[in-house]
Amino acid sequence: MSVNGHASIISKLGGGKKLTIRLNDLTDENINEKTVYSWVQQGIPDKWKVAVARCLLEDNIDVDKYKELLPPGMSIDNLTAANNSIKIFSESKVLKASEKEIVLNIDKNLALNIYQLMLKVRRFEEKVGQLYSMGLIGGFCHLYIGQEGIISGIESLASEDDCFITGYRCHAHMVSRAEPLLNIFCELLGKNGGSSKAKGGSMHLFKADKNFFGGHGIVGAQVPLGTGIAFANKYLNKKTVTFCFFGDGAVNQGQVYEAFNMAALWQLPIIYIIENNQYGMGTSVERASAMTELFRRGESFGIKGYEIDGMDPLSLHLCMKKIYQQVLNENKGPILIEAKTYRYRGHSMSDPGKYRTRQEIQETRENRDPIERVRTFLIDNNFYSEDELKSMDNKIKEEVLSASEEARDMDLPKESILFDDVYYENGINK
Ligand SMILES: Cc1ncc(C[n+]2csc(CCOP(=O)(O)OP(=O)(O)O)c2C)c(N)n1
Ligand SMILES: [Mg+2]
Repeated sequence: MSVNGHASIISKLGGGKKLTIRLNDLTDENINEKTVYSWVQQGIPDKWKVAVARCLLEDNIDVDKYKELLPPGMSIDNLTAANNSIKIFSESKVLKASEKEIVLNIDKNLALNIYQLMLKVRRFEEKVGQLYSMGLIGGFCHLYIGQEGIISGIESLASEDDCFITGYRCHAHMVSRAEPLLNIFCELLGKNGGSSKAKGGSMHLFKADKNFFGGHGIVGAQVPLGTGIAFANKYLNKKTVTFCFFGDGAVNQGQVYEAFNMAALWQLPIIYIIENNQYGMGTSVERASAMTELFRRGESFGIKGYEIDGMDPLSLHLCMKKIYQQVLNENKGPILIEAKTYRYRGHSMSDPGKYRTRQEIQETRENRDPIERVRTFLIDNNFYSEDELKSMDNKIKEEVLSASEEARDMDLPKESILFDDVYYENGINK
């Protein structure tokens, strides 16, 4: 904005004298008339722009026209929030789509997509479990079996431009972002052809070309990182939503709340998803969390939260779709989702599992399995027969098997690759 533009703002606000009084009221700093008058010639300095924008807003003068006064990432809505001081919500609630809504809104193709993605993730993870037990995968390895309904219900509504980020339980997110299974197996087995040249491994899968930003081993670290991605997208005026996944254990990390504050302050286009599988690393939510309604954890920042059943993928899809559209089109971010789910396997492959009973796992598998739930939907609505679904499953198993065998046949990388991609200079990896 030109200096003339600034001069006209000052005159719209009643001239230098009036503006000086108002700025002194608004802030703790002392400012004199002479300084404010000097802005007519020199322009409003950065440090005073937000205060001036607030004066415009208070006078109902078209701030939209003067949005350049605001620093990157700050919108006029932020000013309103600052003015009215953000209200604490008690609007968080449990969301669920009814059977009727599901039948009316989920067609055969959509249900099939969700079903097939869940199956692909499960069969992939089962194979990974086998390879790990055979000693072919090094390091830690966390399987997503049982939780497939969440990523599948969300991937089926997201666009390629939307961004995903999660913790170390990340194989499913990589599969859902359509990375070829062969590349993921190679990455896990440390072979040539791995998605990250076999340097990331199980906990650090990454696919930047499909906006999947990892795979992170530090519990909770993906929350500020995801918040930063959402900030960048807003700053660059990209119309996308960031989905940031983390666990019920991660929700007690301090950095989560620092990130929530910033996301709420700047109204970032982000959906935080707590994948509440009821356990951290050997401890249940009840034993680790003072307040277990995790979907309400954003309330003190004005972040609305919703609890959704992650074991009911079709209901989750419909509920999330509404929220997604609000965040994408109506600037309603951030939003917090607690997706209730369950993991059937140990925390990692080396977990004795003493903190829960076999019976609990068995009962969940039998009564709440997300894949079985959608299978029943497909059959009950006469979309597919049991045989057709069985042969689909067999096809996926074959696809997984052949990718895993091919990966096992791949060579190990040369040791010298350890020194590649260490520095990044002028667009070239060195
Ligand atoms: C900062 C930090 N603290 C501790 C750990 C060790 N750790 C790894 S996973 C985990 C439990 C996290 O549980 P949750 O967030 O519920 O995720 P889940 O594994 O259930 O998906 C812990 C404590 C870590 N990796 N990083
Ligand atoms: Mg957990």
